[in-house]
Amino acid sequence: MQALQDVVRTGTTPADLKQAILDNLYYAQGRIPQLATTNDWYMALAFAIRDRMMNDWIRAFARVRRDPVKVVSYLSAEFLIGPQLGNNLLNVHDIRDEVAIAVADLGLNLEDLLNHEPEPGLGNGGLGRLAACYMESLTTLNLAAIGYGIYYEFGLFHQDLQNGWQVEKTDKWLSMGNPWAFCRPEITHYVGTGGHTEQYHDEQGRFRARWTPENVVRGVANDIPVAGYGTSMTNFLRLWSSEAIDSFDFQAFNKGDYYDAVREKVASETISKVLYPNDEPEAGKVLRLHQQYFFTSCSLQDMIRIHKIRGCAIDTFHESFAVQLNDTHPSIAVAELMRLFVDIHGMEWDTAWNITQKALAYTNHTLLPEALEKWPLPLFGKLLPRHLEIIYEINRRFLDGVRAKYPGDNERLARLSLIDEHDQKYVRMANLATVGSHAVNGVAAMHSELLKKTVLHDFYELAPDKFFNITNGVTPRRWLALSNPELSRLISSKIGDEWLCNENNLRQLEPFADDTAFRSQWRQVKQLRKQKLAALINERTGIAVNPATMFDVQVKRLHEYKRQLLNVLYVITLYNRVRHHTSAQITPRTVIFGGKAAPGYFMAKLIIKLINSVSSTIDSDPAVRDRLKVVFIPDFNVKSGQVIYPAADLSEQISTAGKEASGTGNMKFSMNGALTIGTLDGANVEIREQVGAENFFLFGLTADQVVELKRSGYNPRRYYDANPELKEAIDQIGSGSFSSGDQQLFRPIVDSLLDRDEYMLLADYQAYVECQQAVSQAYLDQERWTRMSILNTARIGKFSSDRSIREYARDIWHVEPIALALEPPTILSEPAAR
Ligand code: 26W
Repeated sequence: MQALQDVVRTGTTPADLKQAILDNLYYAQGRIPQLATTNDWYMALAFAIRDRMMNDWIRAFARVRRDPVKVVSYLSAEFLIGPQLGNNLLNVHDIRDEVAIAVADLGLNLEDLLNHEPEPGLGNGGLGRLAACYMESLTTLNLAAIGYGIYYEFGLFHQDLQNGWQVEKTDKWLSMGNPWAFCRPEITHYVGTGGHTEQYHDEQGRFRARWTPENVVRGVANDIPVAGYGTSMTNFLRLWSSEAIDSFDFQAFNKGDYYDAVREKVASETISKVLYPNDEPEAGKVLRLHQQYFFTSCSLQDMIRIHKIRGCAIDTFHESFAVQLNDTHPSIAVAELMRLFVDIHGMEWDTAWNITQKALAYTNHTLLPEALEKWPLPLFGKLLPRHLEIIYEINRRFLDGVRAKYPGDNERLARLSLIDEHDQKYVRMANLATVGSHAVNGVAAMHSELLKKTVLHDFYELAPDKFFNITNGVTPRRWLALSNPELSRLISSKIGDEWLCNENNLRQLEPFADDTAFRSQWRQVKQLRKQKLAALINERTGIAVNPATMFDVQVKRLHEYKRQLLNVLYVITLYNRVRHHTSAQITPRTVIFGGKAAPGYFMAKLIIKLINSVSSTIDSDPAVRDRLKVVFIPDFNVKSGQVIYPAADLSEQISTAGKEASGTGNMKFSMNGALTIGTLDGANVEIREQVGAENFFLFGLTADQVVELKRSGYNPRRYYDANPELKEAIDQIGSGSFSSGDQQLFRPIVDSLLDRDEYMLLADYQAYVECQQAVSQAYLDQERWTRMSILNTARIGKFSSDRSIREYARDIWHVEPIALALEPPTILSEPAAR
């Protein structure tokens, strides 16, 4: 019996695909074409593509299950995977064209079906999207991997703008069904919380602990296949959803207490109900800790189950799995793995600790003090009493070692301790993650250095070899080939399409920067992409933007350190210059913003309101609006990002130096030929190194200058008094120029700038304005600008997530690609591997 070779399930000709879509419409959707809705056709197409992933997925998993190749387990509370259909059409034998013909044959439009897919908003921003890019690169590089996370019923909120204000809308992404997920009701694990522990000695007289949790929920696996490009390797995400063990209490029901009958069900399901929409400031809510422990415990139990299925002994766990902790959100894994090894599998403490450290590695994504997770001891101890005991024991042994190395240095002990002894005491999750891992890395060279110099300095002094840098990357499949097929075709027309999985090939584009014809083709593609973005902006905001103007774009989460407000201050300055000198020659600009604010982040939401207020003020000024326009695109996410990044001329990466760990949007913009105006922060530093200082618009204080200015007593008001244009702009915000005279509305913004200006906008204002002047000047010389644009794309290869993953595999995970070509096709009759 051969692998499933029947064309309906595997054929890739337009005719095969057409038949497959019709078959799935009928058999999977239960619809005939005449009655089919767009959702029916989308589902039918999705199933047809999914069918074509099964052979590779089942074969790859059979291999990973049979041979003890080391598997990378990427533990992340967020996976911002974006729409799946388009990406799978590219990565699954690249059948985009064939599917477009098949769909057209059915009288349908592929664009409409692609746009119909709801975005799985299972993440907030950078951290979540990085996890998704990394899973795609792991697969493309033939590395066996499982992405463990949470199957949120409601993802990140949808952002509506009402009268310029952000309004959050629930994200019911599953309401129309999800063709890409396989629910695995037989792959479940139990997760306890609360309750009490007791200590005893077992028959061998060994100290043992028993934990009797108060509540237990069941975690159920939902698997989403992840296809790689140019390979048949297929990995998957295993996302846990929580459910009650007993979902209906008949006794309560019989007593007529209907709510009590479903109380446990509701309580249990709440754990995986919704994604926390905070992107830096941590909430400290018990449900958040419960979510983190829930998916981490399910994942570690699942790994041990697979390890055993492979017939391996528990004490070789670290040879089976390389577990990456995506920030501290899954860092409870350090204590949970010790509990599973010692309490459940009866392992000796030292053996267990040795395996735990060898298996775990931790990536830090932020230096912002308010984002470093620390859990109040009472809350932590109540939810996880056994883990607190284990953490105390880890801490005791760890501090013994420190005391031996630094006798009498109690400050150092206090800084290194897993427990913050201040007021109600806290568990420091970054310290726990660092002590329990064999490797700790930052996400850009500058960030990793700052990590060693500041937040984790004491740990670095203790174990310098544990610290690595792995600069972030983004997948060129979604962020160039899929988002910008026109530019990809132009590139491939010159250097072939090997660049798609060999990013250094892009360098071969350099000579074409001097080719006038090529430059003109390059500009035409950019123009086309700008028209597509103009259409999206018009559809979402009703505003008509002119693609002939410079598209100056800042899209990312709203946060004061990302300084969207500095961008606004420049826009107001430009507006004033045009108003005051109506004949002034300015380079016509369309300033485009996008990004969500955490619902509880007042200042971020006020900045969104200010941007929309400035936008409508300028738009109502006939003297200016044709030369300067401001728009805020609502609901920025992966899907809209795929339209925005290819259309930008200028990429705004203007965070206060030392605050943005890396950034990844900066890479996506340069990959699509946008030029960057930015500070020496995060990965901007390395982008400038790669593309050349002459192809990057740099401004602002360095991180050391920021620290020095803060230390020496920064007085923002001095900059305000000394700079008339800055003063005018701030006074206009305060005097109600953009709020129809309401002087109170934006007062908090003016006060924060003049009193504290924590992120030094005023100190960087003049340099930014002058740099923007240089940008305007440069844009007037389109040949020079295009040359710089081509060189940005040609030299962006380092920032492919393939390069990042190769470094993780070599330096932290010690894993090798698996050769699948040799793998025999799956024999259908054989019982499928679980
Ligand atoms: C507890 C709330 C919370 C939620 C998310 C705290 C911190 C986070 C993330 C660490 C925030 C985040 O997404 N950080 C971003 O990670 C990207 C990927 O490494 C970097 O490129 C960005 O610079 C960093 O801000």
